[in-house]
Amino acid sequence: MSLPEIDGERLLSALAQLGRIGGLDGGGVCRPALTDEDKAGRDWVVGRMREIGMQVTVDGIGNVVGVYAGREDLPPVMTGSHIDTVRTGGLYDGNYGVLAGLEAVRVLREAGIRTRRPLAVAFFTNEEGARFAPDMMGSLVFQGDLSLDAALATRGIDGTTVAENLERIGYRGHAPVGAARVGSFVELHIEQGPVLDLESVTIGAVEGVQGISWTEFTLSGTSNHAGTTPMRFRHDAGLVAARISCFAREMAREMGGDQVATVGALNLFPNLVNVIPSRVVFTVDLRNTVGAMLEDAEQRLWAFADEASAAEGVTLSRRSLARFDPVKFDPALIGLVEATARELGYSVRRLPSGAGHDAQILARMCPAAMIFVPSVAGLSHNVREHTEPADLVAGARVLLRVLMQLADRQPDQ
Ligand code: HGY
Ligand code: MN
Ligand code: MN
Repeated sequence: MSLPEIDGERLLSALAQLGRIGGLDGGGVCRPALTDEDKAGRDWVVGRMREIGMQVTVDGIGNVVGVYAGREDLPPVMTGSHIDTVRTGGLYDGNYGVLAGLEAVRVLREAGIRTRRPLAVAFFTNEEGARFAPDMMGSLVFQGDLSLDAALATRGIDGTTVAENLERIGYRGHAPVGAARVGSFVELHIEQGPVLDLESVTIGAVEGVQGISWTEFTLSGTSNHAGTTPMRFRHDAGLVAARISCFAREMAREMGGDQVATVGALNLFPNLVNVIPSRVVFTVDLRNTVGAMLEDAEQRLWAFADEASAAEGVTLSRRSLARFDPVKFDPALIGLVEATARELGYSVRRLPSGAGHDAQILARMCPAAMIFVPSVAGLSHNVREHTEPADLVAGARVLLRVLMQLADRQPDQ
């Protein structure tokens, strides 16, 4: 029996269609979690799930799961990702894994194939975490390590709550959270880094996800006249923020290895040309594949921040927005991804993920793994994010076969 094949044109067309929802002039996508654009994207994907004949459920945090029944009522093999994007997002981050999962189910249905286990395709709410921290919020609630109430009460960078926005877009569902049965989870995603592209490798068998530490700092100094205030009298919150930002960069360079540090969000108050800033709120994103190194980086950064603010007579407070230890994926699933890619004739290599993903949360409740395809020039969280069509199709073909093997393997496997 010939195996069903991914319809590449249909997958690429679906990506283009979804990419037009929240599409930016000149390219890219702006579909932040729980915005009207996110709602429109959700509605469109749910429509595709229903077209394929999937049973669709929405849970209390808005996670959407489509299920294609199997021959037996067993915990499903699940795939999927997210469809929310950062404000300057690309076509593929998250969206690709969801639409490739739907394409895989569609070709099985068209071929009249029912796998032993059900197949589920999910998109999780607010994976990005850029509007409402932490990231992977929906999958954390789905898995149970973040309470639904805490997630719903979370206030975003615009001051509104997750609950308000979820209700406004009509996705505060009724399916229970925290107790789902999932047999295994495989997420297909673009690498978002430069490794596969630089080495011209088509498939990544992802070994795990690096640790993530997001901290929000609030500095309070004294606003004063930019012209009349002698330098020795200043308590300049803006200066301290700048020193911490430079320290973070220098520390990451010095630590080497996989250490990265980013000051991505920074707000000065009153943000006027002739006023010494009295208040600065900014974020530092630290990551490392080695847990102990990430802790060391945090301690060094926080110690410097305390010193720099004391030296300027500025008060400092900080709060954690997100904190994830490094995660290792399931060795057998990693091996399955690698072997399946090889069987299909693709070059493949193992690598860690620099970006956070829902798979790292699902890994707390079932065997999980990821499949990567190359990002051209490693660009992502950038409107010019791009993956070659042939690579997009290759990743979907590997996903289809991995899902079929997982869904049909015998009990003892
Ligand atoms: O920040 C991340 O790694 C992911 O894109 N949320
Ligand atoms: Mn993503
Ligand atoms: Mn992302």
